Amino acid sequence: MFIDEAKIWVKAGDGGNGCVSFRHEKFIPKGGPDGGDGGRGGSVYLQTVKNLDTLLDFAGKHHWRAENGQPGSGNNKHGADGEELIINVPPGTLIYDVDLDLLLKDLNEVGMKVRVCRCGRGGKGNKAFATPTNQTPRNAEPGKRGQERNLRLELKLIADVGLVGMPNAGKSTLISRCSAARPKIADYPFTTVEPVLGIVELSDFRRFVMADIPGLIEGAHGGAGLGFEFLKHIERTRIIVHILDIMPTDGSDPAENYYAIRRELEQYSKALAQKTEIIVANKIDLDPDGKIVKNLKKKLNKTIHPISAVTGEGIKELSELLWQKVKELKT
Ligand SMILES: Nc1nc2c(ncn2[C@@H]2O[C@H](COP(=O)(O)OP(=O)(O)OP(=O)(O)O)[C@@H](O)[C@H]2O)c(=O)[nH]1
Ligand SMILES: [Mg+2]
Repeated sequence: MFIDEAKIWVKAGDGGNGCVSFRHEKFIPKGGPDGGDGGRGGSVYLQTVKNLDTLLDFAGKHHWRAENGQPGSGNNKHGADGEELIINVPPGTLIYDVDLDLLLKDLNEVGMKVRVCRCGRGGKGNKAFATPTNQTPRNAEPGKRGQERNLRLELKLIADVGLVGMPNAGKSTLISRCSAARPKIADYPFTTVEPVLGIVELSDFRRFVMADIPGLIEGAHGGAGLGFEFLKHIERTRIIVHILDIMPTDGSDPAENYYAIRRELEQYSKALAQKTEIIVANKIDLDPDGKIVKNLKKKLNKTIHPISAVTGEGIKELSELLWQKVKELKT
């Protein structure tokens, strides 16, 4: 649920074969063996880099190979070594060997690098097999095969943006509107019982991660409802999006609901209460003349972003704004 996953096959380069060759030059008959060694293949490494936060890039590419070493040649020429393959992954990636069912490494910080496949050594050329009793060796060594593995990469996602609000406010509808996440949506409270993550994609490969959690209610910090224990996920996000239902079916006042949720957040932790908050008024399709939103703005005396998660109105603007804020807070 909080995991982004990819399966890939990686293979290090094979070593180049050693060469069988004899020196042939004018006036130097029987010049002796001069077959060069093969080059070694490239190894495969995984490395964590900044500015990467999903494993989506692996969806389109499953096979990753480093270059093979070149064979040796006559005149004692060593084959060229194969180039290494360095694959970038986001920090927080766990690397598993699928066949061994083994965790190889937890790449939890930026700048970590680990070799996952050892290169194949190059084979020795026939020159290396010359001895006083065998001065014309006709054998050379083949290159060794590079190691290969099936890997599973797992990324524990950390959301950039967390949705909070009363049950039924439309949190799940919003995340399903702007990401590929498809949480259950229904017209009764506590539809969402577990956090759901979605990746919001914008033009030019911009994206951020959004978390939907169960609705909060008054008294949540004392154990009422479901959402409170999931606030720990929101605590790690950069921004809170506070979703208000402008026309709650229970007839409650949206402004009062806003304050009720704020009280719960403060009860949970100071750090959470101090996070950047974007207030969103949802379901504006039910307020065609905009009166309710205007009234709500006046009551709260804060900036409010009106949207309709159902019709899609205001969602694009909201996503752009969130991306902008996430970017500001990331740097
Ligand atoms: N008219 C209208 N209805 C909406 C809008 N957004 C959500 N709804 C409806 O509101 C109800 C609740 O939506 P959900 O997305 O499940 O709400 P939630 O905040 O995730 O609720 P919980 O998971 O129970 O906390 C559903 O019936 C939605 O169809 C909107 O913009 N306009
Ligand atoms: Mg929900």
